[in-house]
Amino acid sequence: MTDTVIQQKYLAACAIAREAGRLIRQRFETRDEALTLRFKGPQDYLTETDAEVERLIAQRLSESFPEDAFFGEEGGGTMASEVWIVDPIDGTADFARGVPYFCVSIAFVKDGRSEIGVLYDPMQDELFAARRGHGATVNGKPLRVSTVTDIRQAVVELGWSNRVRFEDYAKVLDRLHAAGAGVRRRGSGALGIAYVAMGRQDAYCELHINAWDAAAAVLIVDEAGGWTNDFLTEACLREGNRVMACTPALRPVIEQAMQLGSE
Ligand code: LIP
Repeated sequence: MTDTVIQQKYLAACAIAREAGRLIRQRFETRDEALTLRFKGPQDYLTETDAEVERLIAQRLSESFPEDAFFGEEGGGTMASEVWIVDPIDGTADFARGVPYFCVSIAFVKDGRSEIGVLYDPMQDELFAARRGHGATVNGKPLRVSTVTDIRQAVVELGWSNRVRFEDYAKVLDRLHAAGAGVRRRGSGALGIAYVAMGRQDAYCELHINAWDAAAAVLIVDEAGGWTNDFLTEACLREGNRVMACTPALRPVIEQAMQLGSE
């Protein structure tokens, strides 16, 4: 694939993310405060906007790149050698409850490796974007992870979902607190990882997250000078994986905290 083609895909992904974000914000601001909440499962919200936004993104990508495969959180798809992996709204729970903390995530993956990662937070109007080997930006400005080296000065976000045993989550949480980290938990893994790339926090980790949640954001941290685990494995594309993203100096303590089966 030529550099020109990758650049065309990158620019299209940025434009489509912004268009999708405008639709998400419009739906968020006109939502019925008394809306009926719907769930795919315990703590797993379902909103009509997720599906509507995913259809828009799929349509735009198909118009521009009909030869590429598509896989979305809501409608699924095919994980071919050249595929767009999309989470239409990462942070669905907060979107559903009227909390303005969510983003759209678009990744282009070639032969199992993210080549393009784009996130857009329409409420903050922040477009995080990266091409492999070309750095990462937010609204066009270069991104770099923080210079924090001491866990006792670090802000670490530990994500959780009921896909994970609470006792495992609690074990990681206990280790992070014991090490002296300032621990947070919000509701969007993609934004939490992007905030590491931006230096707003120093690490994000979660024992299980899906490929569509984190594929784009992990590349953004890589290109912002951070360390990430080997997240997007072949198994991850099928069933998700654990994710770690942090400043390089914090890697040992984050890896140790996330070890399961070791006391
Ligand atoms: C969310 C992830 C988050 C995880 C939540 C949920 P969604 O994605 O970003 O890290 O803890 O359970 O999976 O469902 O809002 O797209």
